Amino acid sequence: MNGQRVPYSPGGMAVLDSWGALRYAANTSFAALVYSDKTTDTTRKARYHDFAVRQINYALGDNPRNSSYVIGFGANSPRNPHHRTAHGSWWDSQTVPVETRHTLYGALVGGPSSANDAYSDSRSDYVMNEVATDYNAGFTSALVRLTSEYGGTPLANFPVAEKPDIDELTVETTVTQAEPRATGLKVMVYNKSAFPARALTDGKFRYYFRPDGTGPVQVTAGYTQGCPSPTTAKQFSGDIWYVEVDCTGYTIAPAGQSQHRMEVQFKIGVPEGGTWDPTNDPSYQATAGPNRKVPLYSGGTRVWGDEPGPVVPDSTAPTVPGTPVASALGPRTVTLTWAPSTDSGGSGLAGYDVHEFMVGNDVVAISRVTENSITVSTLLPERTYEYRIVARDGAGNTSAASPKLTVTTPPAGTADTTAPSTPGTPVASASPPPGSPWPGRRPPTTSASPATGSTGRPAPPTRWWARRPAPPRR
Ligand SMILES: [Ca+2]
Ligand SMILES: [Ca+2]
Repeated sequence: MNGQRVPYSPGGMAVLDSWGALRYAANTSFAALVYSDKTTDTTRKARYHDFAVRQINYALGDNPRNSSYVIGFGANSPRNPHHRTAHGSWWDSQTVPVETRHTLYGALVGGPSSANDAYSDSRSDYVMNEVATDYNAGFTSALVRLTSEYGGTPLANFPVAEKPDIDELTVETTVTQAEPRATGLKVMVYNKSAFPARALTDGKFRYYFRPDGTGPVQVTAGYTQGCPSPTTAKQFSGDIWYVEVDCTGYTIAPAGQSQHRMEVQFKIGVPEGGTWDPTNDPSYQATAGPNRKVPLYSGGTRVWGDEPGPVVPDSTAPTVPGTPVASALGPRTVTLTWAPSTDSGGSGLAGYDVHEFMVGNDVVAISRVTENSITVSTLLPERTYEYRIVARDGAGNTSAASPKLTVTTPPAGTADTTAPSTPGTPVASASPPPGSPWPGRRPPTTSASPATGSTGRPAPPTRWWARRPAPPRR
């Protein structure tokens, strides 16, 4: 052309222009093959044919870099074409993410931009890494012609199905306020989809929590980027509740820095005087970041994260209490203390049943307490008593009985030397007062009277009696 030849690189590439140089080599190759097949000039037939074979072989990897310039084919093929969809950015940015997310199979890149066989696999170098239909048009046609001459077989298992490189739809949480009676939250929904890229227009997420205490729960709306911040909570199952944020009608799409995410803030808590503990909340995560415990939905389909599991009943009994130890033993009283039990399974330790058996009797008195001690004030002097402790949890599971403690009360008068006060003068009457079970027998003492008497001592524990099982006969 104008007396000048097209420059050739040392490796044999015809470099007509810097931008997309392989496109010209490939398209010219196709034209050369057509001419070669038409001409009867055997010299020119061979020259044009061999030019085309040389250029196509160069593009496929027969070059000083021993590298293919066809994406997804051959050795060391390009990974970072200047191609938006293959890159899969959710940020509308050439640099986010760093790695190209899709393999753009079969695309011919521009290749070396000078007759020096040098190349850089860089997305930002679009001179070397542009791809386009006019790049592939002549190239593909030349491949068809050469396949008819040299043969070739399709790749097995092509194309390999792609899998998303990351979780495309996610939720991140940040605890913005950790207050005694409330938790402030910033929740971000992200759409980084590229398999394929798609808009989320009916997103919803749920934040699960477990109210503490019996008071009302307050949900306070906060800043929102778009979809409404919540104001109410709903019961999920058992003692688990949730706050739902419904973004239906709001588009969250991988189209830019603000477009690909949705920020919603809110606060959940209780009024003054209430009890609040976030650590038992299923969705609570103290550290900011992706939070699978806040499930995200598209319409009715869960697309990220997990709902709380079903409430598993507590079937695990508490551990066996320690052997009770007696103190302050008097003719009619004793204080017992024991090593406490622990409980697993979720319902928690509820308390203890103190089993009291007076030797020579066949009745077991059972007292129910919540702490690991009891003061018994219903004893008789000079009797022997046996005590065992059974622990209970909130689901009603009971432990095995503790080892037995035996105590014998001292004679009356050994400790208490103060006589009762003088009774009042007896008054005669003709019949028992109305409602009295007397005469006949004493009223059944199935529950002790809550006598918070003049001593100011607390009411005694709940107490009842049971028949002691007879020992097995031999
Ligand atoms: Ca809670
Ligand atoms: Ca338990």
